[in-house]
Amino acid sequence: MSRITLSRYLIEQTRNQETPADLRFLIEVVARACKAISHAVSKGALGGVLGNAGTDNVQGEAQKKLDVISNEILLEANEWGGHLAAMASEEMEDAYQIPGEFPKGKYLLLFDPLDGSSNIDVNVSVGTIFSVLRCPEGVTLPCEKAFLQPGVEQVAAGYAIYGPQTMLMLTLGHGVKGFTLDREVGSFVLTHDNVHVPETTQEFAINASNQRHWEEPVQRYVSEMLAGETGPLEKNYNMRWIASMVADVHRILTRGGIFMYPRDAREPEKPGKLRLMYEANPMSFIIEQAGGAATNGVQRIMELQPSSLHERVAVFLGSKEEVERATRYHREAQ
Ligand code: AHM
Ligand code: MG
Repeated sequence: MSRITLSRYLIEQTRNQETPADLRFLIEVVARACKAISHAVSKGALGGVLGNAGTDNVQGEAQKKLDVISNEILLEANEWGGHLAAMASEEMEDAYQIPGEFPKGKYLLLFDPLDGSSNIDVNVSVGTIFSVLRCPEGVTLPCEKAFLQPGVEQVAAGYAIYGPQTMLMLTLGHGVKGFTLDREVGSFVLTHDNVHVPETTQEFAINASNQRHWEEPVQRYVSEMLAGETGPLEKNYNMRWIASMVADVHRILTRGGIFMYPRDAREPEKPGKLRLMYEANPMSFIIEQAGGAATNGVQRIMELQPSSLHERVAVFLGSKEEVERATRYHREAQ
């Protein structure tokens, strides 16, 4: 049987009137940028790309060289095609306007160019996360306000994972498809049709070194999981934490699990570490489209009204039963 490449999949989506042609082009361009990032990541020390860039991003975090390179690759690839009205990145303080010499389109692209970048220098999987929104009608110079739409408004979301294989996981709002990069040919090939998160699980992911800072519902939930089959949940759990959200989410998409980055007492003014617009919303869209669930402990993440571009949020996502349990414990504690 002939292989279904990302291009063919997208063209067929357009033919079936599921995906507008300009959205198809946008996804193709993002995928091409991800191939370039994958190439840069894979060079490692040979390409002189490891280590810090010597700059901080808007969140005050030290940028890695590959954070900066990946951001540049995404901006350059996407600015000239005429499909975007503006872009926003975890690595840039303000929205990026399309340069005047290029035509503008009707979509907004948001991305975390290289998620999990603390793992770059230790050769552990990292990735690119992206989210696509429509530019509000009549807005010609989209500033922050144009981007502040709840996750339910996303028209597409995906991530590329740069691991033993480079893969692109994509949702256009009707299920999740997984494509593996065939490096010799240079194409993403459909290898994972109808990706589905099992409803039940026995695996959780959380950075346990923050345990003393967690709020009561998270303490309760994790201690119940750790109690195993003689505890209230009556089953043994396994734990994994890669510190690379793409890699943790990818594992959950493959074999189930719950991922948690709760708010904690380290920085009480911040509701969690992960960013709503670049990480939590696109990952929630993917997880929900694969049959899982995603909340901030109390509400569905995709229904949250963002108040700023770089807003943070607590994240509980993955297998439905466990996300519902974690959410119930939070609601009971309110
Ligand atoms: P980044 O976007 O700066 O890489 O930060 C996000 C990452 C996630 O990929 C991961 O889940 C989390 O930070 C790990 O945080 P910690 O180092 O606190 O465990
Ligand atoms: Mg990130």
